[in-house]
Amino acid sequence: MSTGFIHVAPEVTEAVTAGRPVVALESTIFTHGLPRPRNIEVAEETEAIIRDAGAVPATIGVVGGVPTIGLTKDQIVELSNDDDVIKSSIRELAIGAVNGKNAGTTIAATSFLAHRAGIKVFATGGLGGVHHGASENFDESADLLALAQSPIVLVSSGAKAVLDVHATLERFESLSVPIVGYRTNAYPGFYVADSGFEVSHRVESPEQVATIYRTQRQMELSTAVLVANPVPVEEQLDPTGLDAVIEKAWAALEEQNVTGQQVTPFLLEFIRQATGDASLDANVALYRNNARVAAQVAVALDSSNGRK
Ligand code: PSU
Ligand code: MN
Repeated sequence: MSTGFIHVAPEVTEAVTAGRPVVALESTIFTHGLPRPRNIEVAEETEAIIRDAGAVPATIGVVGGVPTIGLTKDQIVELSNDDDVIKSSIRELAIGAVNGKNAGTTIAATSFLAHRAGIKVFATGGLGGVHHGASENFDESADLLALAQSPIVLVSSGAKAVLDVHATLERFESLSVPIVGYRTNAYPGFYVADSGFEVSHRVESPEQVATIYRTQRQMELSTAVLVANPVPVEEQLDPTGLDAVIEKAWAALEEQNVTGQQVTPFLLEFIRQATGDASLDANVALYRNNARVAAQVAVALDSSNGRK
């Protein structure tokens, strides 16, 4: 289906129309969050995990200015290797109609597009949120407001470790976005299983997540359901020294005067280099795990064949 300004792959349209399980995936994670050539491998492997679990993957990005839901393999490779690829949050989406550029879509833009295409479940790595010093620099990810306005299930491993996690959780509370720990009481810390903060509610199964989502929809609430799924402990980044690395990343950011959309990719890349790729391994591990759980939730929401 193509409306002229948005393109949905036929496989995705068919699955959504039939009520079969579909999982949306973002593209900023592979255009800006992961280094080449690992980015392509991860993007493809994540789709395979979702298919193996019985759902249709719909990777979302902007191709030649057109928001596209269900990128082909070739389009994933094109975006992954494009030196001019931009990062598109919601406010950049329509600008594509003029600049015709390829873009990775953030969680904010992907949530918006996924919901618009009728997709109910979305898997990512770590959420954007409130940056340190936000009371002065106003750096708060557009992901927050978008998640208050996009009724989808988002499976993530918590807010990215570089963020002010306390402030991020407070903002989600103000925005009325529910967060449930997936088989945990601890709010995950992205690279590590425990951020040191607690979640107020936990769920034990994909079916419970599906029930909360359906209930929110019946109530006509517009907010997302955030499923906080920790990286498996055996695959987490060794927490020793992580705080010191994050502080160094922040110092480098200030020294090099990096601002705006570049902040998050800069911090993630700095930490990857400082940990000798260990943070990358943890990022990939948690993303795989999130894809698996998201597919299980999508299967629990399967409404084809008269199922509810
Ligand atoms: N999760 C990851 N790696 C990433 C991102 C998430 O594991 O690169 C991306 C997401 O697309 C998220 C974005 O929306 O980082 C946040 O960017 P910002 O802080 O500029 O809003
Ligand atoms: Mn920002």
